[in-house]
Amino acid sequence: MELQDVLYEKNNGVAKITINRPQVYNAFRARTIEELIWSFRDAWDDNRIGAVILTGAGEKAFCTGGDQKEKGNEGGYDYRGGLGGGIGLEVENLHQTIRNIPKPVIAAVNGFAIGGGHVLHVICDLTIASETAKFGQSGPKVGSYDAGFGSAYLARIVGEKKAREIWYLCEQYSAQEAKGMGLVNKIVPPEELQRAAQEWAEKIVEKSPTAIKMLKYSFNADSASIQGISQLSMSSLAMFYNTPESEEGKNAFIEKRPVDFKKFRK
Ligand code: S0N
Repeated sequence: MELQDVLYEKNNGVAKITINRPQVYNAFRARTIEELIWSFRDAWDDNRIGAVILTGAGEKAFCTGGDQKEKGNEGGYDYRGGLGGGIGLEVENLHQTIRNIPKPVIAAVNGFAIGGGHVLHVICDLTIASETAKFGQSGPKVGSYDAGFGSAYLARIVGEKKAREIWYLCEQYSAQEAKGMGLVNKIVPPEELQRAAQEWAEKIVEKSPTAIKMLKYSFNADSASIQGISQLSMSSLAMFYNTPESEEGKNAFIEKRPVDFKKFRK
C-alpha cells in the first residue's frame, strides 16, 4: 500500500507507526485509518517484529481524533462502508487490530492525545508520555462520543468516577496527572521519548513471543465484551452524526466559535 498519512519503519524487531498529519495535529481521516490498519497488519504478519510503537509526527500532537474538517454535510466522515457502524471511518476495525495483534503496542505520546486520539493510546498495551503531553476526551464539545473502548475500557483503567469526569467535563490532563490515574506507564523529557519507547520495545522483543502473545490475549479476554458495546456505540454514532446537534459541535470547532447546544436541551 502506498502510505501518505502514515510513516512506517522497522528497527531491531520493532515496528514504528507514525501518524503523519501534523498540520491538523495528527487528526485522522478515512485514509489514515486504512493506512494504520495496513501497517499494524504488516507488523502482525512479520515474524521478525515483536513489538510496535504508535506515535505522532512533530512535537504538538500524538493524535487529536477524527479530522473535523473531513466530516461531510451528511454528518459522517469521508468513507462509506466496511466495519465501523457506518460513521465513515474504520475506527472500530483499527481498535480491534491494535487489541488483537499478538504483539504489545506502545503508545509514545508526544503531545495532545485528545478525542479519538486519546482512545487510541488507551487501547495500546503501554503508554510512554513526553513531559509535555496532554490527555483528554472532547467528544461532548464537538457532538461526538466513543461509548465503546473509549468509555468502558477507560473506566477499567482509571475507575468509573474518573472516566465519567474525563468525558463529562472534557478537561485536559498533564502527563503527571495521567500517570497518577494509571493511564501512563512512564514519563520522559520530550527529546528522550522515541528512544525510551524503542528501549522498552526492544526489551519486549527479547522475551518469549508465545508467552507475550498469550499474556496479551489473557489481558484482553477480560474486557472482550466491550467489543459488542463498541459496535453499538459506533452504529449509534453514525445516526447521531446526521443530527443538527452533532453538526453544531463540528461546525463550532471548524468556525472557531463557541458551541451552542442550548437549543437541543428540550
Ligand atoms: C487538540 C486541541 C485542544 C489543541 O488546541 P490548540 O492548541 O488551541 O490548537 P488548535 O488551533 O485548536 O489546533 C491547531 C490546528 O490543528 C487543527 N486541528 C486540531 N485538531 C483537529 C481535528 N481533530 N480535526 C481537524 N483539525 C484539527 C486546528 O484546526 C488547527 O488548524 P488551523 O490553525 O489550520 O485551524 C484542539 O485542536 C482540539 O480540541 N482539537 C479537536 C479535538 C477533537 O474534537 N477531536 C475529535 C473528538 N471526537 C471525539 O472525541 C469522538 C470520539 C471518538 O473517539 C471518535 C470515535 C469514532 C470516530 C471518530 C472519533 C473522533 O475522534 O472524532
